Amino acid sequence: DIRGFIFDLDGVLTDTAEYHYLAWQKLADEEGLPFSREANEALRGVSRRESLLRIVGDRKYSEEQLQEMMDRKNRYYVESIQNISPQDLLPGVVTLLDELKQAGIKIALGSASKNARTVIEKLGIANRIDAIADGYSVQRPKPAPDLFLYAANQLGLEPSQSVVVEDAEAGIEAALAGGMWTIGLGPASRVGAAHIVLPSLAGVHWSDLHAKLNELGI
Ligand code: G16
Ligand code: MG
Repeated sequence: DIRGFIFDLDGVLTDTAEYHYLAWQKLADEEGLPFSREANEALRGVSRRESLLRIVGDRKYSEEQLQEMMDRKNRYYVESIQNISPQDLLPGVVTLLDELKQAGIKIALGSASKNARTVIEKLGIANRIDAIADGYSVQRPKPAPDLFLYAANQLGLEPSQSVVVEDAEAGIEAALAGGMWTIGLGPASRVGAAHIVLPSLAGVHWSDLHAKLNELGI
């Protein structure tokens, strides 16, 4: 039986990808590093350090310089998320969170971001979330299962009692590695490995998901 849902943040509950993109683009421009909106797509769900390492590519930087660049990108990002409000919740999120609560299902956040708490507070859903796994919770980033295992553990649940909702390939991979049920949001080219693939959470109800999970034998 499903007892908990673990939601990724960026691309699932809200679209912070655009703000991450603008912050990385500003940094890349300042450093004369090639970067684009397209390149940013590959950074969905990827940690801050790993994102920077991919952007700098072969260019040599000292650890101190890398640290300064991560701090600088984060300053730009934090500045840009100051005006996030409940209006920035993606379609279908509030309805689904309400229905899950009604059904007695626990909710956790499973985000790679160190700014996840700030974002869910600004989105006005902090009080609906029972446990937070964020960029501070574990060492190994997705596709390692650690973040989602931490989240399930915080909810007091087994992986097999948990559903992970993700928009990133590495996120689906992480959840499957952890032995969880998966809902992938987006194109099959990205999240096709998930048990259930949907374009987004718009119009999605717990009753539909429950039926689909039953069909899978859960
Ligand atoms: C998010 C974003 C990534 C970002 C990462 C770390 O992941 O998708 O682009 O690099 O968090 O964010 P921060 O720099 O704020 O620690 P998720 O897991 O919420 O999709
Ligand atoms: Mg994501």
